[in-house]
Amino acid sequence: MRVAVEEKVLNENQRLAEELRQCFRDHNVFCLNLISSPGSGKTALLERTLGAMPKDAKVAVLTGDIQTENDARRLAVAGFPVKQITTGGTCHLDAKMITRALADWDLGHIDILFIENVGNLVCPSSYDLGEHAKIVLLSVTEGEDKPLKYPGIFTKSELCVINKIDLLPYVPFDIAAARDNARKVHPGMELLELSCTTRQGLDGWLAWIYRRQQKTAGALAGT
Ligand SMILES: Nc1nc2c(ncn2[C@@H]2O[C@H](COP(=O)(O)OP(=O)(O)O)[C@@H](O)[C@H]2O)c(=O)[nH]1
Ligand SMILES: [Mg+2]
Repeated sequence: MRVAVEEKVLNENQRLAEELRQCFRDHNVFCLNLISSPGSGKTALLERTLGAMPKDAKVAVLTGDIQTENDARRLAVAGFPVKQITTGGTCHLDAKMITRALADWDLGHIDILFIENVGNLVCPSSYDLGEHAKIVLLSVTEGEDKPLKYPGIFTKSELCVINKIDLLPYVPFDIAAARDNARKVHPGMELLELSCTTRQGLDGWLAWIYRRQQKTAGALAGT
């Protein structure tokens, strides 16, 4: 019975996610879904990302949390459209929440849409949000074995960002083992290492975004 209900929920989510994907295609919106444990640095990475964008960039953020508008407040400082989605207990964002949150935004004014998912390495992996790519963050305080323990999200993510590398001298985190573990679970996954605090590696992240956006645009032009 429980399995049947879960299946129905996921099927309905998939339907709405396909609608979102079509909508993003129609409006040339490039959408990234950021997923990690609480505290890995999703909001920090988005703060740095928005801070590095030209003031006239058409970029927007939907940020999900169980409670509080804290992240939206942090991100709004950069001056781009930001909306908080508070789930009231649900451990992931779903396509319906995204559809609702976008209802009063003009997608014609958005080129890049970042979605910060609720902090959780399990539930968000099952919910397609119509995004072009999922990105998983892993910070060096979490242990290099996380890809092996939570393979679902690492398998589904195109990119793994290892954050907080400024802390490497202080924590027993074996970054080579983390890379190996990530590649064991998902051999084709790209890996980036960075620090939101020192900004080391941020250029590589920004380049990745633009490259991936171009790839999407190119694929569309070819269809
Ligand atoms: N040392 C260090 N701290 C970081 C870094 N990135 C984020 N943090 C800190 O980690 C904490 C959690 O970051 P936050 O962006 O709220 O994580 P989120 O829950 O994934 O959105 C905050 O205190 C950040 O300042 C980093 O690269 N280095
Ligand atoms: Mg956050």
